Order: sequence, then C-alpha cells, then structure tokens
Amino acid sequence: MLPCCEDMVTPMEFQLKGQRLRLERPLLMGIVNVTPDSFFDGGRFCDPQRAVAHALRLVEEGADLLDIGAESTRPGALPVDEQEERRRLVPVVAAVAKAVSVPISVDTSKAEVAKAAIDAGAIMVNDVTALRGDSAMVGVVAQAGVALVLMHMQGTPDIMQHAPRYDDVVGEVAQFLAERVRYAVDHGVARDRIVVDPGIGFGKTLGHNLDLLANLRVIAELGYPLLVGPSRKGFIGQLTDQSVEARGWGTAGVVALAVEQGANILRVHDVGPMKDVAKVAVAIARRISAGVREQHA
Ligand code: HH2
Repeated sequence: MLPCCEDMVTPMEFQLKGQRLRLERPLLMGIVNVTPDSFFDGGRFCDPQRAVAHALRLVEEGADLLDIGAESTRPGALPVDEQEERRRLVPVVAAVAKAVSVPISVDTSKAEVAKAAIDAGAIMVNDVTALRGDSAMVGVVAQAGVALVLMHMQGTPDIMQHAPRYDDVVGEVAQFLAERVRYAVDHGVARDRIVVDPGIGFGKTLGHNLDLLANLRVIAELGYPLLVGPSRKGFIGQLTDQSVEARGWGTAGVVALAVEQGANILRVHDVGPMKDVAKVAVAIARRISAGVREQHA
C-alpha cells in the first residue's frame, strides 16, 4: 500500500468541467487520431471531416468519452510543433463538441494546445507526460477546471523502447503516479478530476506490461479512476504474432482482465466490440466480488 492512500477507495464518479461521469460500470474512451503517423489509424483521419465522422461513429458504437489527439506517441515518434498540433486538432475538437454530448478529452502534452482545445469544447486533458512535458500545463488544467489523465511513461516516445529498466515496475509506476497526483493537487487541480494510467507500452518491455496488467489493483488502490490503454499495442503483437490490424482479439483479452481488476476507463480504437467485452467481464467480475468463488472454495 502506498503511503498517501491507505484510506482511499476509487470514487463512484468523477468530475469534468460541468459534467459528472459515473463509474459504476467501465467506460469506453474512443480514440480519434488526427495524425499522419499513429501506429494503427495514422493517416486515416487527417482530413477533419473524416475525423469528425469517425468520432460520430465511435459515439454511435457506444463511446462514453472521446480522446482526440494530433501527435503520435508511438515508440520512435518525433514531437510535432505546437502550431501544427493545434492546426490539426482544434477544428476537429470544435466540430465534434458541437455534434456530440459525450465528454471530449484531448491527448496533448502542450499547454497552449490544451488551452485552445478547451476553448473549443474539450473538458479533459490526457497528458501522457503527467505534467512533466510543459510546466504551464498544470496551470491551464487547474484554471479551466477540466479533468486530467496522469499517465506513466519512462523516457520519451522517441527513445522509450530502447532499454526500459525497472527494479519493481509495479511499485515504481504506482509511486510515480502518487507523486504526480500530489504535484497536480499542490498546483490547484481538484482531486475529483484526476484519473491515473499505468501507461501500457510507454517505456516498458513485454514483461513490464504483463506485470502491470497483472497488478492493476495496485494502481486502482491509489484511489483515483483507473484508465488503461492497451488497444492493439506492440505487446499484443509480441504475444499473438499478429499485425496491428489483427490485434482486436488480443485487445479483448486485455480489456476483460483489466475490467476484472477494477479498470474504470478503457481507451480503445474498437469501441463497439470492446463495449461487449467489458459488459461480459463486468458481469462476471461482480459475481466474483459478491463472493461466488468463496462459496465453492
Ligand atoms: N496510448 C496512446 C496514446 N495516448 N494516453 C493514455 N492516457 N494512455 C495510453 O495508453 C495512451 C495514450 C498510444 O495509442 P494511439 O493513440 O492509438 O497511438 P499513437 O500514439 O501512435 O497516436
């Protein structure tokens, strides 16, 4: 158990700007990448109209939130400059915000991009650097009163897969997230707006990812909503020997086990199918927590 969180239990809801999201079932966050180079959907939704149409499709499939990004963070990706990221992102956020009522998260580490996206209608910032990338980000998030995802990453996307190293990956990721939560709260971000994420695939070997996925309860015990983003990632390819296009079933395996361990938000490309996976997994997980295993032990 981590020092800061002995008494914490994950809340049943969390706050976005002007909206509350209930967490009594796992939520599906649909991914919209307005990028030429994302590892799965790169180049498909560069055209703003296509990106908007894709976002609407994800909502029809049952997305509870959308995460819109304009800078790939796949292993080896190089940073995109602020102006270009803003040019790609903001019109899509604005158009999607007008068309749907689900909350829009923006996947960016740059304060100015986040600010412009919030002005355009985003009510959550998904910062894969956990506020380490841009010192102005925490102020933007605190001031706007939007929700915040703090994700663990070792290194930066360009080099993070070169030689990831940990003595105790689960303990170190949990400590890191607890420290970043403290930093956010100390700088004015409300506790009930924070989500934590172990950062699957971000500076982690296959073994590190599996250790984290087998110990999601440790991260959930921090007492904040837990987001997990396994969708179609490289470790699934390593396990299944499948191309990125054929990793849907492998993703389903991760989603089911993540839900059983208390994941609250699943960040996925394939919302419709993963919604069904999550429904089935949560029904069984509820039986497990109601004690059916003990009855038959
Ligand atoms: N994964 C990706 C991007 N952003 N954010 C959070 N909080 N958690 C994740 O696991 C996560 C994330 C990478 O996936 P994707 O957006 O599909 O690819 P790319 O970075 O190439 O655009």
